Amino acid sequence: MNSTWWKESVVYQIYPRSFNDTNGDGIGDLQGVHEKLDYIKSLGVDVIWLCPVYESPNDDNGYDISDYRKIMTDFGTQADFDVLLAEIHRKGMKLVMDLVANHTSDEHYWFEEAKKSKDNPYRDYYIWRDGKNEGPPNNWQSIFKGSAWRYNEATDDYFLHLFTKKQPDLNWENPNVRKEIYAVIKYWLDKGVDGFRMDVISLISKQLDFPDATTPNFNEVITKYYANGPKVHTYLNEMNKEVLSKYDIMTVGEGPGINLANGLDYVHSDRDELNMVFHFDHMYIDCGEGGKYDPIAVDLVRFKEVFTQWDEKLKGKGWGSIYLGNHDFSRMVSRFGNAKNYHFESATLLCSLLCSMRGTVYIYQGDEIGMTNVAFPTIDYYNDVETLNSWKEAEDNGQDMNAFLKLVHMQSRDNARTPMQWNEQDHAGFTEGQPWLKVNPNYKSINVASQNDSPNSILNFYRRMIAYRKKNKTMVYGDYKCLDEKNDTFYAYERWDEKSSYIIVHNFSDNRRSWDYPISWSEYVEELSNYNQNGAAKMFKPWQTKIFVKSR
Ligand code: TEU
Ligand code: CA
Repeated sequence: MNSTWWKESVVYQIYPRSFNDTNGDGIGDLQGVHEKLDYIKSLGVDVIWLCPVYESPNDDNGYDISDYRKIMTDFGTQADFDVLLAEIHRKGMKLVMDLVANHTSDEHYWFEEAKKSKDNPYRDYYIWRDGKNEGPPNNWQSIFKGSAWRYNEATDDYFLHLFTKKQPDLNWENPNVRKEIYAVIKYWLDKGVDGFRMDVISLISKQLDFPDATTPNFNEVITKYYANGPKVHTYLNEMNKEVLSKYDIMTVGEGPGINLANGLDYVHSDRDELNMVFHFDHMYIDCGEGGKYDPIAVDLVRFKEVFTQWDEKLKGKGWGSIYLGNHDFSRMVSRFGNAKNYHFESATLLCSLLCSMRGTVYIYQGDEIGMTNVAFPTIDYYNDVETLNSWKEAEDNGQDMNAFLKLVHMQSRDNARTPMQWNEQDHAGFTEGQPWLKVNPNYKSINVASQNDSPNSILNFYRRMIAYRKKNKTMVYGDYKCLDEKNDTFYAYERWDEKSSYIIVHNFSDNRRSWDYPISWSEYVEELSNYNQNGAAKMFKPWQTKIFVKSR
């Protein structure tokens, strides 16, 4: 496997709206990121990924772009961006931007033109179809609820929007659209940015006959009808040839419908498309038949299987992305750990897992201090369009709304979007004004300032673990094998290369347990753990993680 900087990188994802506000308007901004660069650098990360910072009416917090070449007024100016980029580079880090090219905002100039008339030059930038039986062209539902089609009076037909009704899908069949997007990519790369995270890239090519979906399971609908369309690889290949291949950058595609059967097609090193993808196989693991608001318990055996099968699939051919949280899912320590009783232990165990797998590691802001889910008292505290639309749908369906509020507490994307907890001051030091989304009330016990000074904090464990990964390249490139696959308490695996062999064991439980798997422990030295005092190698305290090594 060829080594490259992006394979060895640890990426820190920033949701700028919630990171750090410097002008008291309650909204995080680019100056706020700038102010915290030394902090970010102190984690040991190499790359910063900024969620969208472009001009946007914020129907979906920046994922609805109205100008790809302008910085969102709330976040600052182009000059702020240029300074930020220069400073990131000066400090030896890199910057990856979010590219949202499946759809624009309905307030983008292209759409404002397109909707005017059927002969408008921008009409074919979007996807239009005639209605059927006085209704939409087919039964497709938006990923954010309701029909995926919206009626446009001026042209008496419908346009497609797989997300909100203010996010019309672009028509990638149109070569002018593709040219425009490649020009946007080039614009930012020429400014010096170091790559892109490509939003829902799996959705850009559509099945042009728009068949009615015939299955009630929405996940199946996505894979069968929306994702991995017939030309997606043609487009990515073209994008690579036209622009990506001309720069030393990293690219990571994201999207629903990317799975074991098709994932390698996006990232195979022979195919000249993308470097990596984010799949959702472990992130949808708690979704029941009815989706995320019909949750089921996380099955550790299945969780292990997802990581193991993907590693096997990509090994020697492509490269993976290792992540357990982002701005679209609830907090990783609340989902996969025990935030209530073993906050430190489970947050550090998950950190150890992230930093000891093969693939590029992505850390979401706040996870390095173990930020948790929030449980706001009413729906009025919530902001996320996906949460609010789901709430409305549940209401329309006559569901028990007290019970639904509990589901929102578990599953809302706002769990990951509450402001970053910097210190014990008002609003966790995030803003001097009123934050756009309320701070998690636990900020007095979970914040950067207090953890920074404490050697036994989650934050300092992250620093230690990231440094450990950087020092031991086996953690990056070494081979991987899951041990004791069917064990539903322990996640254990081996990582090795010519020089050394590591055994990594995580106790995913609230109990003291022994891991009775045949290992000649006397050959191994214990190198790292999230407890200070350790007994026998095979004995594990609740949520204990241990790393052992032997020379080969
Ligand atoms: O998310 C893609 C996506 O499929 C999400 O809908 C995800 O499945 C969902 O949020 C889980 O609840 C990307 C962005 O990351 C997200 O923030 C945007 O809202 C979305 O695309 C539309 O651009
Ligand atoms: Ca601000």
